[in-house]
Amino acid sequence: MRPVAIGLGANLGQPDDTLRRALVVLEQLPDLSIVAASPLYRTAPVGPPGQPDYCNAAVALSTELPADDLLLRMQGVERAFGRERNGTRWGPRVLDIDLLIYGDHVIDQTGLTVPHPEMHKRNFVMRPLADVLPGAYVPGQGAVAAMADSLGDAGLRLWTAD
Ligand code: A4P
Ligand code: MG
Repeated sequence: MRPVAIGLGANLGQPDDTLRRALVVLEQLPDLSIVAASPLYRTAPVGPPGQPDYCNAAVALSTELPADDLLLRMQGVERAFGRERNGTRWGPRVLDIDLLIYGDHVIDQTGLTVPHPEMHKRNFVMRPLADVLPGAYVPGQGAVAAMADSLGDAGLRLWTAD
């Protein structure tokens, strides 16, 4: 099976609740199924200062949808959760879904870059990805598990109700 994975992030509203509900919505979508979902992590924000902590997770999918159709589906889920794009790069968001890897495909087209260009620098992406696809590779970058280990876990902890 081709390893396909998405990353989810949220830091407005009730981010853990949003991610749990997003998983339910994903489970119900036609043409794809969830293979594995990582735990939810509480992560320190990367980007403009002063924003709340993020809740991050990764999900491995099985799908025959082409990558660009899959991204459109994920953007539909973001919209269903009230995502608005206000133009602030890396600013706070109610739900962000990124297509991380799509098998061994390397895609560089308008509106879609795969592997996701920032993922290899971000432990809040690579740690949950290693939870769901420990044996996978990020094309052009390396083995998921080794990349996650070398980034370490600074600023990252399991999400617990406080
Ligand atoms: N796009 C291109 N490739 C992809 C892809 N592989 N997956 C395009 C998803 N989208 C992709 O995305 C901007 C454009 O990227 C879209 O039009 C899409 O066609 P966006 O979701 O509108 O904007 P964005 O998410 O603000 O931009 P960007 O640069 O994708 O941000 P990131 O990289 O998603 O980072 N800190 C913590 N702790 N946790 C986080 O989850 N997330 C961000 C956002 C910043 N800091 C964070 C976190
Ligand atoms: Mg994004």
